Amino acid sequence: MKERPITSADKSAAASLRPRQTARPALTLLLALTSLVTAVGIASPATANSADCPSGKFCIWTNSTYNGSFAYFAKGSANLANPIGGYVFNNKVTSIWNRTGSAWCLYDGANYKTLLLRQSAGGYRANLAIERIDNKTSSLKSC
Ligand SMILES: [Ca+2]
Repeated sequence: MKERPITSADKSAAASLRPRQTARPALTLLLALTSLVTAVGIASPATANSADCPSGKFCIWTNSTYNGSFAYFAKGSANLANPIGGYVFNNKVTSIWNRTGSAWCLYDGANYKTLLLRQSAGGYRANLAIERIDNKTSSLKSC
């Protein structure tokens, strides 16, 4: 997993989200195969970025500016303590991108308890530390 400090270049990353939608073919294939065995979401153990977030899905990353371990959801998860693709995202979510057509909510507790943030359709957050909710999400869904 790649770690790097936040730079001024990172701060412009959100603005360039839409032009960077072309996914790497190998990772896309891995994600497609993984989706066959899990209904809630999928994850890649490799470093991912915003280009990997598919249209129509809600995406989460463990690092700021859409880096780190990655998963996306069609329906959400009642408990991120359950591993996704072998990785546990509970209390590790740092950046998000809502590519669905409706608002999604992040919750501090499992089973959608204690609302942290409501993210409007199409919206994204490069660093949840700005909202003081970094590494807190334990469940998420359309809301
Ligand atoms: Ca939590």
